[in-house]
Amino acid sequence: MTGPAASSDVLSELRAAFVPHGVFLRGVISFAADQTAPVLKDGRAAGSVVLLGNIGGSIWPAFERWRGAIAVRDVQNPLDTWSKTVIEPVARAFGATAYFPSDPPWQPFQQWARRAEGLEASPLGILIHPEYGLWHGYRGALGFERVLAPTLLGNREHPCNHCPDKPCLSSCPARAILPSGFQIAPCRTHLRTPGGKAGCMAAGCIARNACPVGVDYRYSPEQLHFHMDALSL
Ligand code: B12
Ligand code: SF4
Ligand code: SF4
Repeated sequence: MTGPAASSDVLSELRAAFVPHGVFLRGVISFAADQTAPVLKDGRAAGSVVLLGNIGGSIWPAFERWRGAIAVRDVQNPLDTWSKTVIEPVARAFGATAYFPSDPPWQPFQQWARRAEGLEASPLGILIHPEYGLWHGYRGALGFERVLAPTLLGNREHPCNHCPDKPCLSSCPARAILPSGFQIAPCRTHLRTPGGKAGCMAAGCIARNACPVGVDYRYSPEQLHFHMDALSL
């Protein structure tokens, strides 16, 4: 197994491979022998995982170009399909195993992100980033047998601890965001009503939009609409 010394070369090359797609390397986790690691395609346990994702609307131009170019408007789950078309060739080129957040059995993407980026969950269930707020997500991960140097950032400030008004809790018209967590049933019921169609479905989740953190990274109206369609299914 190669040690962490050569990690930076691999990570620079990976970073460069994803630039055209607006996909960012979000962090690296390494697994000790006694920690649960995902299984590589050859059946061995991964030594490390590189998390990949979007920051704000970073992936949207590349995704829209792909959708427009090959007339895939009817593909089911187009963003997940796009993620695979972008990430799988890179995984093959680097001898890595690709994992996708949408593929069962679900890999613990949020646990990985907590370890790699030091993030914590917001009341919406989404991890909140001190800079990007609620406007980021994970498009995949690459598992390597080798141990790449982890990007441990230590404990970050959790923005929700410094948000006295917590507008995400009070702004949801369906009261679906509770201190105990997000309730999908009242949310989906509301999204089917005329008020839901004119409000959240048209302009994005009101509670997510109410968060004061990372407003510069907020998704475009098109991207918001796309994610709301997926949530309301
Ligand atoms: C199932 C699922 C949901 C279910 C939640 C059911 C549930 N109670 O777990 C539903 C459909 C409600 C949901 C909704 C959304 N989700 Co979701 N979801 C997932 C998925 C596919 C699996 C979660 C899981 O069980 N993982 C397996 C366990 C072992 O992994 P884990 O890391 O330990 O899981 C943690 C989560 O389950 C979390 N959790 C528990 N309850 C809930 C509830 C919600 C709403 C969320 C988001 C997380 C969450 O706590 C676990 C412990 O840390 C993940 C992808 C993934 N592979 O993790 C995305 C994921 C968690 N979702 C994500 C997102 C963005 C959303 C939506 C915003 C999408 C949208 N279209 O609007 C909404 C959030 C609703 C809102 N209020 O805005 C992102 C979160 C990114 C981030 N910044 O943290 C993920 C990581 C997918 C991605 N591609 O990035 N989601
Ligand atoms: S509004 Fe406040 S409590 Fe809610 S997610 Fe944003 S920072 Fe956290
Ligand atoms: S989409 Fe609308 S109903 Fe659902 S949680 Fe967000 S604000 Fe509440």
